[in-house]
Amino acid sequence: MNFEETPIQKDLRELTKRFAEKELAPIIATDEKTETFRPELILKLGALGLCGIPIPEKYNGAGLGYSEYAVVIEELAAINTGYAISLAVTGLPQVILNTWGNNIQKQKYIPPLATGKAIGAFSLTETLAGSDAANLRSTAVLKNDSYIINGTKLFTTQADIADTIILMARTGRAGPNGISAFIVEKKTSGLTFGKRERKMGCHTSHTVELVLQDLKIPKENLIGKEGEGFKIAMQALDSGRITIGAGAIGIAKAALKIAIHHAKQREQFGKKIAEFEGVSFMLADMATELKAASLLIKQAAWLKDEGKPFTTEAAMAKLFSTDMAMKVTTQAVQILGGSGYTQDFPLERYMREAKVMQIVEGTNQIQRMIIGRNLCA
Ligand code: COS
Repeated sequence: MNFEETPIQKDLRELTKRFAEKELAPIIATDEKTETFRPELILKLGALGLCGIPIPEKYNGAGLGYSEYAVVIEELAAINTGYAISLAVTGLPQVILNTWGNNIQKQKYIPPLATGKAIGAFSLTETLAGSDAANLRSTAVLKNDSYIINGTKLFTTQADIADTIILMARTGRAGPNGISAFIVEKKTSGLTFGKRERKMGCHTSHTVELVLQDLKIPKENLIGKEGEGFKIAMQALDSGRITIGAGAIGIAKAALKIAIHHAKQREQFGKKIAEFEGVSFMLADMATELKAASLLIKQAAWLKDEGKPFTTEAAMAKLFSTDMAMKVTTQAVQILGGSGYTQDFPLERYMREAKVMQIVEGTNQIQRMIIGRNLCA
């Protein structure tokens, strides 16, 4: 493994950074307040070739890997986590279909997602199936040539604006092996949206409830075989955890930059506050943990790109980076003191955005459970 970024990774970082600074930075403060998401920005990301990074070129992807995908997500999150999550979630159906889909499904659904012409969503969670995802209760029953799906899904990112949702429902017995994965298209009859969540942060990203009432989809929309849905979801989450960890790196880097700038400018007791050990040691710890987290993300992405097992490393990377981002953003607010707590600086927003990263794609308690189980398997 090379610790230096490849020329492609450097170019992608620069391209995404420029996009985020030009297109996102000027609108984020307002859009976070008005809870506005702009799908046209996903289209623009698609035009730049950034929506299908780990997808083969034959499906209009970039034919690259998670090492590159992580760089893109990181740079988006440095400006706004909502769009970083949106891109990561639009990636999930692509990655699932690329691995598990048949040729017809791949050709029909992946190219629009990979080019940003379509938005994707991934729907697993239910009231009784959060961390215990295998306990989901939505049912899918095969009648003639269609599956009829009933149930309620919670906390699904951007399902209300998505064109292609991958949704898990039960086709068989209780437990993980009775779950199947389906492709649900926008405006399918029987699909409505319930509550749109009012959240602590990440307001540009929609989080909605899905109400499935005799939702009817053709049987061709089953992904893989009946009963494979849980494994499909778990594999997708393994990959998704790399992107969430990468987003946390972006948030923490942005917060640390503001804290360093402030510590070098702000004078108290006749000297720059960076000259106080209390502050410089805080900055040193923040930078060290950020570096460690970046290396964990790099390693997990590299393992995935090499086709090696990476479940444990992705869980470690997600756990460590998101806990690190929570700590770094909290410390950055502390270094700016009263100013850090105001909305004049984006630090309080970064702190709220870091919090959700400890929860999404499996809480950090679940990551510890996965790591612990795999250590003792
Ligand atoms: N990749 C492939 N297969 C996997 C897998 C993975 N990462 N993790 C589990 N599986 C398989 C297991 O091998 C097992 O298969 P067999 O029945 O053939 O042996 C099956 O799935 C069941 O696995 P397990 O017994 O570990 O399931 P559990 O119900 O105990 O739960 C956890 C596993 C806790 C890891 C899972 O429920 C989880 O990740 N929960 C968090 C859900 C989450 O992240 N939600 C986020 C919301 S979606 S945005």
